[in-house]
Amino acid sequence: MHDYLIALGSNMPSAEHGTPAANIGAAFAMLRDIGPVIASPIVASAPLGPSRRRYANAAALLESDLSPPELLALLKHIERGFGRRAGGRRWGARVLDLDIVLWRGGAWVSPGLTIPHPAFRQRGFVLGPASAIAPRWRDPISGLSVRQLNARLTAPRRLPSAPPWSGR
Ligand code: A4P
Ligand code: MG
Repeated sequence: MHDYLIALGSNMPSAEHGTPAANIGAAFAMLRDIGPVIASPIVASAPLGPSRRRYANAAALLESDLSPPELLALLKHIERGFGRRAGGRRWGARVLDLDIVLWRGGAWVSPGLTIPHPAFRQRGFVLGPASAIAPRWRDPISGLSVRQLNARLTAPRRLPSAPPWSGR
């Protein structure tokens, strides 16, 4: 049983580690200082939003007794260590972005922190890697598993009113 599912993203090189994928690999190592980690494969994804640079994305399962705000503070600290500037443009290019997607305790809402991450159900670059390591983890809001949410995103769209005898 893991405590947190974390999404990792990078679309800028860093002086210290190199490519975005190398930044993600280095971030996995930092997460391992917090607690035991299971890391997903690192994928390349097209940018959503204004940035033009492609992203490296991944997900991690983390075991930790830290509370959600305590973990968020640590994740922000790690982001800063990778040279991410506070106050950078929202959705702008970034060396490292760490988001808390799911927490074992279910939903959490406090100023500056919402779990589940409000946008994760629409994001293949989160759900793809996440379904490699946590396919059965259920979203407490929709009741759907990570695998089901990912299948819903990647499945071909059905026509809204397929008749029952159509076999679709
Ligand atoms: N915050 C609230 N809830 C959370 C949470 N569950 N986890 C607050 C982490 N942070 C949370 O986040 C802004 C504030 O959200 C934080 O200070 C925290 O208090 P941020 O990481 O500083 O800023 P951001 O990342 O620019 O904004 P946001 O809304 O987190 O953007 P996203 O959702 O992270 O999207 N395209 C591809 N292909 N791959 C990507 O990874 N990422 C983004 C950023 C856009 N397009 C992308 C990707
Ligand atoms: Mg973020």
